[in-house]
Amino acid sequence: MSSPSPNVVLVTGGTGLVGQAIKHVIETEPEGSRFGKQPGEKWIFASSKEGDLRDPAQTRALYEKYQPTHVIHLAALVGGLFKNMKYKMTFLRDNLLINDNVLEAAHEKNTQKVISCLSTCVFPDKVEYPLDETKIHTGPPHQSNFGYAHAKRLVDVQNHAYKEQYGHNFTSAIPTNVFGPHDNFDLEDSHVIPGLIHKCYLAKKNGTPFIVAGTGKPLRQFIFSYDLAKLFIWMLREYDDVEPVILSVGEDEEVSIKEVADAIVKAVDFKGDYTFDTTRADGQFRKPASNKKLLTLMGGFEFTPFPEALDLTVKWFVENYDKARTGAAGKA
Ligand code: NAP
Ligand code: GFB
Repeated sequence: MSSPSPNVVLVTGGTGLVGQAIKHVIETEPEGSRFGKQPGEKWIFASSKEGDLRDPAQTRALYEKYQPTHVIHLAALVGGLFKNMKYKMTFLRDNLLINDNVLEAAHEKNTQKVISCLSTCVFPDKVEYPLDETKIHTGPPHQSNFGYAHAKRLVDVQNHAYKEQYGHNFTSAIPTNVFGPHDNFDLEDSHVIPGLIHKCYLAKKNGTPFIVAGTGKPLRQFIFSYDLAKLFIWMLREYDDVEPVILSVGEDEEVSIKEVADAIVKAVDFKGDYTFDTTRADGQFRKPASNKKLLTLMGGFEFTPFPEALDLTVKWFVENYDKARTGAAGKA
């Protein structure tokens, strides 16, 4: 009996924060190891320049070009709280189109496996905590990002429909807030950690005040992109169920935005004062997610300590400032 031909793994959104983290892990972990590349395996990290996945024809062309056996589907319109609040329709429509095209092309090509990427903001805002995988559809998401949240929730519905009608092995991961090298550091559209790293860096460089948006009270869990990358590779190799899996640090790792700002001040070595602009939105107060299912299935996982992961991210940002995504304002 001939051995199955090596996998061809297509990572959509391969040039982003999470995509580049998977590339880093696959290229640095020993070949054949649990999180390493398998002998003969081919990995493709696609950008939007190779095909706009909002367009069905360009999506089919990408599958035709690479003939993937497996897909890690990361491509999406992504942004922090303030961008989500401004562009709810664009977040809904762009992500609906991207997800529908990627899953339908996988159906047409009978791709062996697709892992899509949701986010803990898909969960209902008013629900008993902690959040777990059974609570996705049990109430409306927070109003600050309902466009993105509903588009992402629908992927879970699509996966179940493709499984029931065609038997496809399409599943999804639900990461919590992610940070790391190659993130989007745009001052306005980014998530909190890259946004504050950039603001603190400029405050230190220009001797200007470091201003944190909101009250600093909201609580979040943050996963380092390199850890998340390993968890995606584990799902690719060892998880074959349509039900989603939360990929997150533990509930006890929840930190306040003020604690995050304090840690960034330390990591950037900023000596000045910083203030809170309470005229800006806090968004959802908290979204504590349980990682019990993940740790039970994986038999445990060692997460990178937050201060160490933050230092690595700040170091990457400072060393790559000129080529990092800093947005127009960042380069002024
Ligand atoms: P990111 O850094 O903004 O990268 C987005 C990726 O998607 C890029 O490679 C981009 O390509 C690609 N892309 C965007 N629009 C596209 C289109 N129309 N056609 C083809 N490709 C397109 O995002 P990320 O933070 O890595 O997010 C990856 C996944 O994780 C997303 O599904 C996101 O929803 C999810 N997630 C992120 C977080 C977080 O905190 N960042 C938390 C939970 C879940 P270009 O480089 O060519 O633009
Ligand atoms: O990371 P963030 O934009 O996303 O904001 P969410 C987290 C918290 O940080 C909010 C505060 O309470 C903000 O008020 N914050 C303080 C800042 N300073 C800043 C700053 O300079 N920039 C930003 N962005 N926030 C997103 C969802 O919600 O989570 C997305 O809108 C996605 O759809 C993402 O799911 C993972 O955690 O509030």
